[in-house]
Amino acid sequence: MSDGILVIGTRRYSSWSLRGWLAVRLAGLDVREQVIPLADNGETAAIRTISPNGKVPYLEHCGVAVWESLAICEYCAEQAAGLWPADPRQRAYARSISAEMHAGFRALRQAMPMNTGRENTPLVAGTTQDIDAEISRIDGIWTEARLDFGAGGPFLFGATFGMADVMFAPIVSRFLSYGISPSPESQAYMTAVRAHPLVDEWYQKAAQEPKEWRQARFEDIA
Ligand SMILES: N[C@@H](CCC(=O)N[C@@H](CS)C(=O)NCC(=O)O)C(=O)O
Repeated sequence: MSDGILVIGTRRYSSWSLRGWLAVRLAGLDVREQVIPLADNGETAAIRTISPNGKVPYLEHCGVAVWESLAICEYCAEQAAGLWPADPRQRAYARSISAEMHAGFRALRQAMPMNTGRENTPLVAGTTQDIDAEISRIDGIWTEARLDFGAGGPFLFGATFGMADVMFAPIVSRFLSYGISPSPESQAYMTAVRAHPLVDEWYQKAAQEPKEWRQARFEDIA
């Protein structure tokens, strides 16, 4: 028997679920997964009956309930060592950029929803100033982390795919979907994140979801 449950939404679209799922898998929690297809109005009834904030991801582990992706990351990092950097300065940076991600980048997230089935297809109308500013900030974060802390491997803090990478993985997915080309340093980072076995597993499972779960509000973004 498992130690609990992780509730997530449609893998193809649910960027927050991807974060929660990656955190749980990196920590090695033994929980079963329940995937709830997202409703087309953003108010999925089945999720509202389960999760206190009415959103996914939602985790129950050994009787402990956790919601909000960043809280799930913190909980998971308490269950397994090494998912935040050991060095206090690096850890502070990792937590700061993760919190910045959790709270921000709204223009980008609204204009370019995650869709793991969309490949390298830019917005026809192009990007706005707000979106460009957010892309530039993300590029800056990735480049700075890679240059200052990432020498030991391909991820933000080197060899370990940790919680900061988890928080940015859906942004990598968006950049790949909408043909965003940041600095060469960031592009190499994006390639490494997409190639991570857990990220790839997510993409593969997303591709197997029923076609009936697809929604125009995510698919028909010109
Ligand atoms: N701040 C939340 C955001 C979670 C969120 O907005 N999840 C979306 C799916 S990606 C959701 O559950 N929406 C409700 C719905 O579609 O019914 C977190 O970090 O977990």
